[in-house]
Amino acid sequence: MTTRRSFLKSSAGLAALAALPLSVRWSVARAAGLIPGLSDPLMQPKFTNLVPDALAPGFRYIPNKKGEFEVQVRTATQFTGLVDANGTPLPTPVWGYADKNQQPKVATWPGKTFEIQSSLGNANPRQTVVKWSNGLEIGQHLLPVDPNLHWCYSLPGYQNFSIATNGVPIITHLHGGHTDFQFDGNPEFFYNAYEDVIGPQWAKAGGFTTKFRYDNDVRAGNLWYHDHALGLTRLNVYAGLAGFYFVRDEYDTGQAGNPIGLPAWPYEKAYAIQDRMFRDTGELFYPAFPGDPAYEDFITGEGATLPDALFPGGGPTALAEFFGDHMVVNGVIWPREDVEPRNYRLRLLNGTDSRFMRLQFRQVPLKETDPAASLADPIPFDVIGSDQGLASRATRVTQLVFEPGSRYDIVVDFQPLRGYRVIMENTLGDAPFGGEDPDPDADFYPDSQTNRIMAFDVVLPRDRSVPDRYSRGNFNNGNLNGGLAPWKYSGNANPEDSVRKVALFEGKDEFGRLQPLLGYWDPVEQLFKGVPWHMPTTENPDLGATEIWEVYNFTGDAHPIHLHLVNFEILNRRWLTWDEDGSTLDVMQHNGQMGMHLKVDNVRKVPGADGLDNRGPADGYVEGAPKDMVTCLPGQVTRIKATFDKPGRYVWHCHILSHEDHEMMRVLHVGPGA
Ligand SMILES: [Cu+2]
Repeated sequence: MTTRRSFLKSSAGLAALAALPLSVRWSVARAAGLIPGLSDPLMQPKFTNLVPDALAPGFRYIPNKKGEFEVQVRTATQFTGLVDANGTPLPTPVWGYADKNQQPKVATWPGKTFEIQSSLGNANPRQTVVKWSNGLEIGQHLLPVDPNLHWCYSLPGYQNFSIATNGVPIITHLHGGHTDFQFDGNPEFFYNAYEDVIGPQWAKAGGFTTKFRYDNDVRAGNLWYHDHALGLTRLNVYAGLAGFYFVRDEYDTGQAGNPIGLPAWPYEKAYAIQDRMFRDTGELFYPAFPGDPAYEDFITGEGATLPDALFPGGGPTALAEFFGDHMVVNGVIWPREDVEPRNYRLRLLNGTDSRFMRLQFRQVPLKETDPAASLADPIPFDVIGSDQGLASRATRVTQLVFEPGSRYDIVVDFQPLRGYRVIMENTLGDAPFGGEDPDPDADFYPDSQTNRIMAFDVVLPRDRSVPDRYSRGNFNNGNLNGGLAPWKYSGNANPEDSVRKVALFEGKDEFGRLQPLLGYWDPVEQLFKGVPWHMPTTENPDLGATEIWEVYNFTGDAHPIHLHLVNFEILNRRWLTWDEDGSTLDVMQHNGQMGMHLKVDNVRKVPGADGLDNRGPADGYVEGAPKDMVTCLPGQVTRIKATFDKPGRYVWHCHILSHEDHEMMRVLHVGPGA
């Protein structure tokens, strides 16, 4: 059997990568099933619990008399659909967001949905004001915290603080927002419940506040909010801290009768797709100790040495990636939606830690739970938009690559499927994604249930009082004729745009653990340098500058790269090659922290075909829409174009949450003062 690792090594286009570090795979036979005390995904119900409706009118935040929102992070207990061996429901303690203006003030995972109007082109733009309070006054985290990462309470001046005595720091990021930097949710703007421990950047921002102002001068699109505290992001999000933030405008109104003919609620649905592990008592489980899934792969197997003084008994330690064995949508495992035979608009969010997905929709008989039982070809569907808005045209596909952190806006026509079940299937594995063809034998755990996400039973009678006006033609024409200039895939750079070379690396930290890093091109030394979070800022665009970022991926896996503040267009991808003799990989020490120099003095295009790798719909890539996420494939340079039009301190990072928490994140400072 060809493993993905040997596939990578034998792939002609990636031959040079053999000299470079590759991610380890989750090689455990079945991640959770072998571990006593964990929930067995095989015995959990599939498609029996209905999916919570994230766009239901009752699931919106309600402003106070001043028109401001007040949201509190707090603990909650939620039923995820999990059952014990007798079929008895098991409640799960989670963290969620609670609306302080609604009774009861119960926190939910995911949090309630914001739905606000775009202020683009509005003479009197209205901000959304949200007061985010931290109600986590408990003395411990819900999940095992690794205090040896670069995190909130390891920063200089913060080492005397602890979660036990000072509480859990949080900071809410509006992902996709065009937000002044102090309200952006930067990881160093955290604060605890007592608001007496606040992140180091508040002083430089002119004062601390928990009242954040969002400008909303963005297109109608699918933003989301989630926690972003330094070194805790993966855990705070895993505990439940994520929710939707939809932007509407006069075209994409979200109402029936909208001028572009899109299905409106209840025919518009929003799904936050995540993966989790659970204990067989119902609690969330996150691996961090010897014997836990993936510990052997990422720690012992990589030769890491975790000193007992810092990691008593071998943990808790961060691990390089996380793949849960239970799929969760809107906080419910493997849920079901009952639908009418008509077009539905589905707003999808990949809220996982590490899981790239390639989505397909498979027709099966009612009650079937295995997408492999489908005798039919995957169902075609239309991709009409992505992270930050609608595409100019709908793209018809049968599969869609869906990276962590990203959103897709699709329309699925259930009309021909009356009386059937449609399973949303994931054809990528429980493994890092490398852009090559997935290999179910190698990439999924045996008996894995993660190839299925949720199901749609086409069993409701069609409500003929609500017309179904969606068609690709209506969408294309209505969108192109709309008052806003249509977002356009230019595919080209202007000669005056400056080019910034950045890089993705994989190395080891001071304990020998796998550590991915971002890097930059040093034109003096003619080197790409991988650098940890705290090193001086290197990404410092001028205010108002439009830049082409060339992202060189020197690792063995794809990384979903996210830039705060901006949206961007994905220009193209090119294969890289370099002479092994001419490149040197060199682990160095920077002020006691690991850094890397990779000398790539003769990066050049692969001969033939212009070295161009424009992934297209046939491969499941649909990128002709405003994006704030981009899949950077291994061995390639990925080119994106963005305009940096607000000053101040932001970040850019890999959206594999386990990577950004382990310093695959850097400051992005726009304008003076970096
Ligand atoms: Cu990454």
